[in-house]
Amino acid sequence: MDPLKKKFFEKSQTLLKELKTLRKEKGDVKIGEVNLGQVLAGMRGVKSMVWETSELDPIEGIKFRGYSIPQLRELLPHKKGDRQPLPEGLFWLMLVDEIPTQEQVDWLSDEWEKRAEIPAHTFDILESMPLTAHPMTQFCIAILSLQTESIFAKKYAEGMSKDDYWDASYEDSMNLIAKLPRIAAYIYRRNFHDGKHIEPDLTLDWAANFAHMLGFENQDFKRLMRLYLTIHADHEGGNASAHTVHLINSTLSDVYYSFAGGMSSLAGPLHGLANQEVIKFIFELIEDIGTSKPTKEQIAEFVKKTIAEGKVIPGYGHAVLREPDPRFIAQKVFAEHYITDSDHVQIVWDLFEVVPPILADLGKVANPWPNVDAHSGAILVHYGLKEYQFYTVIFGVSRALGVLAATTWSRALGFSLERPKSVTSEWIKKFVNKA
Ligand code: HAX
Repeated sequence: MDPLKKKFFEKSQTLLKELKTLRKEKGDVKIGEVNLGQVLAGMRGVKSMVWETSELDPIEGIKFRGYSIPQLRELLPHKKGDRQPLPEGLFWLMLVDEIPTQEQVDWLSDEWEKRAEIPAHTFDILESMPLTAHPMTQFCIAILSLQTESIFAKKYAEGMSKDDYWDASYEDSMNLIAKLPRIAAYIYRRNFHDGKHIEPDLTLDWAANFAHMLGFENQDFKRLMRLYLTIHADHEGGNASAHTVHLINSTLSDVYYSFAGGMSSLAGPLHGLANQEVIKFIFELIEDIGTSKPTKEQIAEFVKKTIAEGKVIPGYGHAVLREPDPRFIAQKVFAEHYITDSDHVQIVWDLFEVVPPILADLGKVANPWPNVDAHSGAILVHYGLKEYQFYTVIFGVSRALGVLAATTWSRALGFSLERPKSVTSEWIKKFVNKA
């Protein structure tokens, strides 16, 4: 058994026993209440699932196994000469709740390289897609095509015992994470660089190899990818992509089916697609105003016009957060350090000043602050990755780390088929009138 798997097995067995006892002895303890407003507003705040890998606080933002992003930048292993954390380290932490050593992280980089081979039919399927297909569509289809490789599905068909679900799920998750950068880079080069593909460099870490296969050798871009793939990895279990993965996987569909479903969810403009919408918004703002150095007054006018047209300001607002997103701040800190001359980045910072008071004045927006998607596009444009249709795919590669670590836990802890209760509006009207 590999060292990460062994650690996971030991830890998960202990928690499994604890949860079994808790369920038996305290199963009827109430942990919350649900009101009609929550039901009508997308189940906001309803505590309804267990997610081990991270937790979201409305004020402090995301904590991965209790650690904030600034703490992880200090504590997780780095590549020599880089201050950004390695995403391999975050995966290790999320999976076994321990900050890994440099040696453990190097082992994980090597392990993912060994598992990164893509079956030929996946490339064939991608090649059969029109170039007009959105990169997220291609990404979802490619992930689904990899389902032929599922160890879980194969072993289940052979009569696998429940006790082994976690093992097959771990193997599938490790394999899928290893393959995603290659798939994503293939889609990018196919769509935007005439299909001139770049072979992986097996000496590089997971994020730097992704940058290399995309065609970016700039060391700062590799640093950016390490940070980017770390901070987008997980946002507790209730967000749409994570919850979709959780729901699908609860039917014992393997992680290929589950993750493809999660990525279909990430592709929505209120969720991960917001990162492409933000940079589109900035390009439109520049075109409308006629300069890439607009004044704050001009930006405010454009923001108000957008709202008056019945549209949202992409990159602002959040279902849970009530302060600026620490993932936005982490990218701002990166840009302040590495980027000195970008009009797009300056516009992001000006929007940060201009947008919140305008949204707050509307009187209905619960959170007027920027979220993770408000910053990423301007940094990518700075390094030359301007094809914004691809941005959500990069987000998706990162999101695999959190949701697949969490899914491995779900199978180890034997979580049940997810099956909440729906009601009709007729039922609601009757119930409320009686109450
Ligand atoms: N611009 C304009 N209006 C906004 C707004 C924004 N950025 N954010 C919220 N509102 C509006 C809502 O549309 C809603 O209006 P109506 O009552 O007229 O329908 C009202 O304010 C109340 O909404 P809310 O309670 O503040 O927000 P929700 O929890 O319903 O929705 C969203 C959260 C993120 C979907 C929302 O803020 C939004 O649409 N933001 C812009 C899109 C975006 O940036 N999405 C990415 C979010 C982070 C993420 O998941 N990344 O992947």
